[in-house]
Amino acid sequence: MFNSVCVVGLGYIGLPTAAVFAKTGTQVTGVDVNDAAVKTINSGKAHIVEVDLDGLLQGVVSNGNLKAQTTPAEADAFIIAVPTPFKDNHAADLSFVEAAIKSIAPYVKNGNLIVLESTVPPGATDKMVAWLEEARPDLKAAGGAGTAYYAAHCPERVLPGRVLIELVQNDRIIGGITEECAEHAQDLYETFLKGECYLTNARTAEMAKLSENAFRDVNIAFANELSLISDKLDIDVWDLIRLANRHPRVNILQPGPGVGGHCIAVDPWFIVDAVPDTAKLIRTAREVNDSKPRTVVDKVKRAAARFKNPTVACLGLSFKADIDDLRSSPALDITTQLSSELDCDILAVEPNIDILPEELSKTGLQLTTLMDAVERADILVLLVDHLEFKRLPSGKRAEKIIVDTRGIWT
Ligand code: SAJ
Repeated sequence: MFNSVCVVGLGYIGLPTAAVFAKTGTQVTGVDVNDAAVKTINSGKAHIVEVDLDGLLQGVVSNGNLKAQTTPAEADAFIIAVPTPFKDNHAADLSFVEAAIKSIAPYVKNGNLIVLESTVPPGATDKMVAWLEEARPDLKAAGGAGTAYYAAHCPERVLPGRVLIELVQNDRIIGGITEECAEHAQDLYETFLKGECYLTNARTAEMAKLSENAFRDVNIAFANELSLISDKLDIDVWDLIRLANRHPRVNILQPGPGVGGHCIAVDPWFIVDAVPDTAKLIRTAREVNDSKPRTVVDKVKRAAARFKNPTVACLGLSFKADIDDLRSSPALDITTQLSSELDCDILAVEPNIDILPEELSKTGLQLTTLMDAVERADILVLLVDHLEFKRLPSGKRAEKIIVDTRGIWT
């Protein structure tokens, strides 16, 4: 029975998870090192943008079920949802996981459950347990005789923009340090979960999460490679994919300006880092997807060379459609490269933000509306398939040079 949960890391995963637990009546302590985020959350608002999260937060903060703070507190279960970026050599940086487990160590009691939700390489849950036992040698080891603490890995699998729906509906994979640990974690998630729980060991759960994102990365790379091939063979890649997908067992994804976000562009590297000589396809897919922004920049530069003093409009800055998240965005990368490499007016349109990030505003780039950009630009570079752009009447873009990286105007 879990009456209280302490969630460490109140970002895109931790905060919605804390709120969903709190909605079931569980007493939730949310922990984050960012004091400003803690204050915002305690005022009933989210410091991140996610559909319906503000409304949910307001309810659970005002009824006292969720409280945010900068230090952990005792609880029946602890959930760690901190970032795991990669280092220069593509190895996972587990320093946030290490800091999180060390921060909760003084509060853990035998009988408590600790779940690692962060995406991690194989073996990281064992490492987390080792860090805990180093800090608290008095605890009975997970799986040991008598009442021990329990530890498991339960990777998050939710899609930004649909987090509150997918948190509840998606199936979960739970990898226990022991079978009993996995069963305890299942009891915890069944507090709110409508999807199924599938139990396994921690190593398999770690690899399952990485495999899901590597699968998508490889499939997007296939589409991106087709777009590069089609350019060389003078074939319309969108037409090509539409036609190939008429086969009952073919489902090619969509090419784009590259793969962004903090998951698909990162997680496959953890597999490559673990088994560099074997993960050849996964590495190549990463390289193909990472090469895409440069190809787009070169294409725009070739188009710009046909004008004396062109105005270029970059349409979209976020890493995918209809969100405001600019982190690791190929669209942002392309726009930044164009503004440093082209000596001409560059306009940016991003309907989901009000101000440009600092690194772009200091380049002299102007953020403007779609209509203004379309009016003024000679070259339209479509980088994100936002709804607003899809709805642009075709007459408005007639007589413009178009570089459409998403195929929405073909
Ligand atoms: N993209 C393409 N072509 C496509 C599909 C996507 O170029 O056909 C691009 C997008 O524009 C974006 C990137 O790929 O730049 C990633 O977008 P996404 O929608 O594929 O995925 P994310 O990063 O928002 O979320 C993924 C999801 N994983 C899978 O679908 C296997 C989500 O379920 C995970 O929870 C999330 O990663 C995560 O946190 O790991």
